[in-house]
Amino acid sequence: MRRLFADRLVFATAAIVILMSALFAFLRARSAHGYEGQTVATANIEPRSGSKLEGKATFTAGAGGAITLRIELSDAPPGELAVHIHDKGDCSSPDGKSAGEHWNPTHSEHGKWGAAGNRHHLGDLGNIRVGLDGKGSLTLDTTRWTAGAGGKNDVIGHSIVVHAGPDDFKTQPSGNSGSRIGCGVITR
Ligand SMILES: [Cu+2]
Ligand SMILES: [Zn+2]
Repeated sequence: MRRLFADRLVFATAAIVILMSALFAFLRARSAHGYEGQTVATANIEPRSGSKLEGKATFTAGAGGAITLRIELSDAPPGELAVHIHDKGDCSSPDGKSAGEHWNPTHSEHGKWGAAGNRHHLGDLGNIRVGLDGKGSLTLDTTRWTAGAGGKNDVIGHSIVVHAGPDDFKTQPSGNSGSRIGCGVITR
């Protein structure tokens, strides 16, 4: 009888330990990446340098720690407009320069997203094509960012900057993209 009780106690303890570790793993994954499909960060893009541009950036948690960034612009000048994540979460200056340089935690050179050997800034998002209706959008999926986990590659606290011209993906350190016509701080 005593033996049976001891066996049951061992079994119950093991079951509790397994359940608790599963719960902790779940909570850790949740805090690092959010639920799949959950918005983990946003930025309201406001006009700068005399533009009328408005926009919204939304970071969504995906499978396996991936993050999807969706940027939508309106009242933007038609054409190809460079968009980057800049280092400082400060859009206070009228010319957007308070946002600092391109966000570059990997100490890379400026370039095109997806370039061989990841030879680009972690904030080099590329160009958005804006139509004659003043609207344009960009969607980008990556496992190279986090949102809220607090690491070097965490997008929170940086800013989204939209430029007046296209990124040539060559000129250092910012792709010769022209003035900053939109800026939004990335927050949770
Ligand atoms: Cu920029
Ligand atoms: Zn860059």
